[in-house]
Amino acid sequence: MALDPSLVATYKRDGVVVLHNLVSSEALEQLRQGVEANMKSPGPWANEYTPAGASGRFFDDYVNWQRIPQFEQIGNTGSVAQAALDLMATKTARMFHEHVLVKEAQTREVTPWHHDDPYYGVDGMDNVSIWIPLDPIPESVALRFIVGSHLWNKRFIPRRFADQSAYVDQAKDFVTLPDQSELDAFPSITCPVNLGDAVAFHYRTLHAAPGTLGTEVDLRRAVSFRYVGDDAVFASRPWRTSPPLDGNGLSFGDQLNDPRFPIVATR
Ligand SMILES: O=C(O)CCC(=O)C(=O)O
Repeated sequence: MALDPSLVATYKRDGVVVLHNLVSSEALEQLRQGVEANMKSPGPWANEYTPAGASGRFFDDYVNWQRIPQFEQIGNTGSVAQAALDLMATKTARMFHEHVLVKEAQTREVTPWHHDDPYYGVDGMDNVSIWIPLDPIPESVALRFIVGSHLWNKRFIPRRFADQSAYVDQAKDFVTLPDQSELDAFPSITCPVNLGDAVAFHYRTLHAAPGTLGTEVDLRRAVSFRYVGDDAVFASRPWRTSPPLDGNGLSFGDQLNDPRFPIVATR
């Protein structure tokens, strides 16, 4: 079923929109099984951001859908892929990758303010991440977004999740992220959501998320499915991209015609 046009309009204007009741409880259970399998058997690019001996755990991993069938099932078919197509308003939606982010109880590490485009080896404005929480998300641990920042025509130098340090001091076509007090001055929204809801956001929308330290939350698991649309091309960055995908026959500027990026919905 097509998304309500008002949601598509909100996404276009704000670069973020909450999609209520997008995912069935069966699909959430499949994703939980997928996350469990992923954490038991992390891929080569998995990260543990919480220092040894500290409370909690912040784990992430990505690009495992080809070996974890639950991720392929939910990300590449059905309501999630269709929502991506509708939000991008393109002819095609391709899977770019899936990203698992887990914060256990009393995790101090936050997700720092960033937007995703500068991390990725892909250029284009037709894109969306659909972040699906596998646990209820109260305000205390919810994603925050700077509304409309996807339209600033700026790309910010990435920061490392482990210590929030910038990848580099300067880079052509990229600027330094404003400091916290400047960011606080922009209009922002916080997105608490229920099970079954998802948060969709553009690769250029600035976002952040708290840790779980000092909150009532014991576990905050999420899978972010990342899609690209018609204008997406393989691209380089002045640093190692994440995920660090090699060309595998693609040159910079090529469309992502490659089995790693299957078309998952068409209009
Ligand atoms: O889950 C989080 O803490 C952050 C999610 C995020 O940054 C993303 O999905 O791009």
